[in-house]
Amino acid sequence: MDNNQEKSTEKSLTTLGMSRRGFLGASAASAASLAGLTLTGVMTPAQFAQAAKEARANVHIEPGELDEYYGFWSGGHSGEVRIMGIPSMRELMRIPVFNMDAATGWGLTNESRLIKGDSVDAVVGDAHHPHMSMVDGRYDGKYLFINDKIHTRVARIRCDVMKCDKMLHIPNVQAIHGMRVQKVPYTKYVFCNAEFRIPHPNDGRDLNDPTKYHTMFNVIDAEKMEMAFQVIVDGNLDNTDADYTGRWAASTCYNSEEGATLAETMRNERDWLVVFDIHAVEKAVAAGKFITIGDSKVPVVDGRKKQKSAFTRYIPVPKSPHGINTSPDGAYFIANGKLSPTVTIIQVDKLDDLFAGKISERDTVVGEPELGLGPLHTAFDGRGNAYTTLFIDSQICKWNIKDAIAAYNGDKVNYLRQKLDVHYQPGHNHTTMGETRDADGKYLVSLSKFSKDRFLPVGPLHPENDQLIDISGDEMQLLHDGPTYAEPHDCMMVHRSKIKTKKIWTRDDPMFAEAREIAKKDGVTLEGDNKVIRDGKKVRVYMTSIAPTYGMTEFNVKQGDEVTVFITNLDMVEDVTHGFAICEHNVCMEIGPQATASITFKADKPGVYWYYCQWFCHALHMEMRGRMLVEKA
Ligand code: K7E
Ligand code: CUA
Repeated sequence: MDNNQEKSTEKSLTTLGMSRRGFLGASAASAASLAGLTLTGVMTPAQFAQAAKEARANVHIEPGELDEYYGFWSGGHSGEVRIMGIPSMRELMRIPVFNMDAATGWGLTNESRLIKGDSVDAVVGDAHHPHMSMVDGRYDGKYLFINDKIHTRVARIRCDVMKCDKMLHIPNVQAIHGMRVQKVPYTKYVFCNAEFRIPHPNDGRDLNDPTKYHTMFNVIDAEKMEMAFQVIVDGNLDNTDADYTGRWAASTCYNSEEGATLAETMRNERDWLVVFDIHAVEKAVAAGKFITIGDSKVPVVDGRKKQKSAFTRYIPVPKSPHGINTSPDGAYFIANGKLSPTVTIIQVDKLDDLFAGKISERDTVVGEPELGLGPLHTAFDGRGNAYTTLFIDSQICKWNIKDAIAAYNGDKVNYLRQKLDVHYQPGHNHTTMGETRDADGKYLVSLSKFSKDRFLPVGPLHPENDQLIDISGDEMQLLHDGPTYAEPHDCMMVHRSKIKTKKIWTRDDPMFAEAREIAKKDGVTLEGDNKVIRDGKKVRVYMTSIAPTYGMTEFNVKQGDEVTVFITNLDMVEDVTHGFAICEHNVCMEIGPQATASITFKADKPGVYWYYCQWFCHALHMEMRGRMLVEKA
């Protein structure tokens, strides 16, 4: 934390102390939590400030010190992913994905446009769920996946360079929301829910007949980033998670009424947790027992409820459930009630019997603890405790899973451990390593949707407030407020030992394989040549860069030419990134050390146009420039 952050935290903690409700001081906690289900108890502002100060003292990150964890934050409808340092909460980097990014040229360069594929013209996206690939239920540091709800996409980020390398536009469905990875035996698949129901195919038929709409559960081959298969379901799918055997995935599902308006979707008292038997679908697909929809070749199987298929079971849970989270010991799925003050605990090893027809759907439920108003998402500390966000109550509720199950069985035990106010209205929360077998119970982040009065006012649009909480002891303690821009729905935190990034690019990187191919056809070596190749009205300009010069101080084109500039950065020095921008042509991109980047534009105005390096690289960075001379047609 820097000094300003430190001060603002201290100030806000003090402010907080005077207005809190339901906070338990360290000394009062255990006694009070045993006394009854309602946790009341108020620390004086001085006590609270002291407790927070002590907690903060343990996590102070001095300037120059490195964080213990990487955090990957969704950027919501900004369309990007952000890398945070935990516990400092410093924003380390942004990874443009579904958005356009002026600094790096993402969405403008030919390399990024190739990755964006058939959705290249979409420059908006709504990212919710960033999740890392795993081997045997543990992060492997290889890929990070992220969904886009607006354009129905899933993208992959390569964690060695922290750049998006694949983007898949998912056919036959609309609005990818919940997304998680297969945890075991490894991330062979990415699971994602399409939320909105549409006609199939969606080609203008059945517009006025919502009874013919449906949506699907989508399974992506993680390595190829191609569709593996889709499963038709009833209702609207919301969030999803995978288990620790590799056989099951489970999605919360609202609108069991299959209505099209809010009133229609609210009639039933219960909706569902839909459980998918991934092995059963794989078997059917391998045996050719599937259909396809419209022009799409993706295998589709029917997992609707009335089909009573081998693929799905619909477990009734209180209506409109939201988050679904697998406990790190693999024993339970926990479905979060949203409109119900409860979460529903489903015992994973009972699913075998459920699918075999030996028990009924509700027999898999082993607990349904009442936690508070608006439970949305649950995280875990690896010590048997769960942490559930209460959206309406603006709290994190810490509770014990074993005790909640005992209480469901009639034992007189209190499963509630503590309720901590957060500021305000939390959506997701997440613990360090908490969605893996390595859940280490050190930190929890509450992604609070409203910041209200916590920061200096910046106009009608407020930042959100990501709060860092120490969960290593018996008591949760608030450490830090971090304002964030729209909108980190979800995040994940991984120990830094799991991530190995490259310091500079390697020349054989697939990211610029296409540029190499094109150069080869032109008889050009990217690393050595500085050349202009004319090909009718198309002009390809090949240029190298070494701080503080480009390989060419000028090049000529003709008005009306379609120009592609390839820059290969020959610098071998870590952190010496060059840029390439041409005045008046919407051209601006990043070229990392040992990388090639290319960009195509129309030279439609005669005259002199300076190009220059816009990433500060050298004492003579300002001088790193040249002229594009556009001759009159
Ligand atoms: Cu709860 Cu999109 Cu995961 Cu928002 S979702 S909070
Ligand atoms: Cu090269 Cu600035």
